[in-house]
Amino acid sequence: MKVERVELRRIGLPLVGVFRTSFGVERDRDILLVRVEAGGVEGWGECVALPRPVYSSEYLDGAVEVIRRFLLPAVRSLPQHRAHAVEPVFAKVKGHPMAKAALQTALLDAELRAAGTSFAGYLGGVREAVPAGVSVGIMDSIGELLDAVDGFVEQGYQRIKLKIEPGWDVEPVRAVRERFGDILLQVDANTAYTLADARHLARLDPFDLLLLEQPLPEDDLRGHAELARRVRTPICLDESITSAKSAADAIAMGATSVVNIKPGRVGGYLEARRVHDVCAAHGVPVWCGGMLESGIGRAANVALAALPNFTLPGDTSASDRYYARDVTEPFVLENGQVRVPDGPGIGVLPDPDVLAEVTTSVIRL
Ligand code: OSB
Ligand code: MG
Repeated sequence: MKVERVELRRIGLPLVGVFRTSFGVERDRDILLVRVEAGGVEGWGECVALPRPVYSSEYLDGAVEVIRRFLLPAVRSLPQHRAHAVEPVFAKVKGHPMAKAALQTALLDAELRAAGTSFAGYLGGVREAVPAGVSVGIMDSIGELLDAVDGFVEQGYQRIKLKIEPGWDVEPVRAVRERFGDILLQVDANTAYTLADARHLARLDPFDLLLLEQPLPEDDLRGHAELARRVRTPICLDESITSAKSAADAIAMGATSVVNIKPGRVGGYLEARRVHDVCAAHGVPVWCGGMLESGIGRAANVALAALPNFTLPGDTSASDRYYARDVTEPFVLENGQVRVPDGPGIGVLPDPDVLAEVTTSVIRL
């Protein structure tokens, strides 16, 4: 299979509500979709880099530049444009996992569409639907937070994740626990704390949280290992896990006892499966993280979440949690679950009319 054409398409999608984290506020999403044409089929991938380098060092304009100048020429230098074959040439380009993941996913989608195989089937999925959790942003008041959580619990979400930061942690957690009782509840700090906050973070211990996600900076594995000895809540790493190797290191050091897998963060779905496997081998449960994806990225994430060691609900929410109108058929919540697409490739395509309406620019390569 050879890539004939590549399209880098930027789309603008307004979020149904603002999403605030310790690193900033998202309102209108600026998303890069990669479309390839190869061997008479198309393939799609979504780049999860944010417009600004505030979650990780990647950012959207940088991803476009890396794809067009370095990654696509590397693909074109190969005799076969297969998803697994790009890994050694992508490895020569340092960093930029989200750009790599987007292009590799488009290639893999084309390859699997041509073969008539679904993403879930190819990756080794064992579930037809996956339990859905929801990530709830930082709010202006506890009342506003309780109303938001109430809405999600009513809709059937199986687990609630609260974004926290210094000044918005123990009290919102206490309020949600008191109001909603025995729900599955966890928190995500997106690196907002330091080890000096260990005693403060231990104040979350009484609330029986499933996990405390990425309290410390990305490169501080030793700090997370030390924090894990000082708090009862299990530590889960997100930003720190950039590969299967880093997952193995973090587990060996005692820095993490649960892992959030985001395919973009680790360079694609093949590496994401390796992270899954390494965690499974160590008895470490995983769940699928999210980056506010459109239906394109969501379809592939939901397929990944069908693998056996995804034993915790992921940030794989329904489309309407994010967008009034998604670019694909919307993913919907059915009994707190999202169905895994079973068509070839990622199993969904963007609606051409919606796509045309939301497109802000197209680069053809
Ligand atoms: O840390 O999990 C995170 C969104 C953007 C960047 C980082 C994160 C998030 C989320 C939202 O928590 C998850 C979702 O897509 O629902
Ligand atoms: Mg996170």
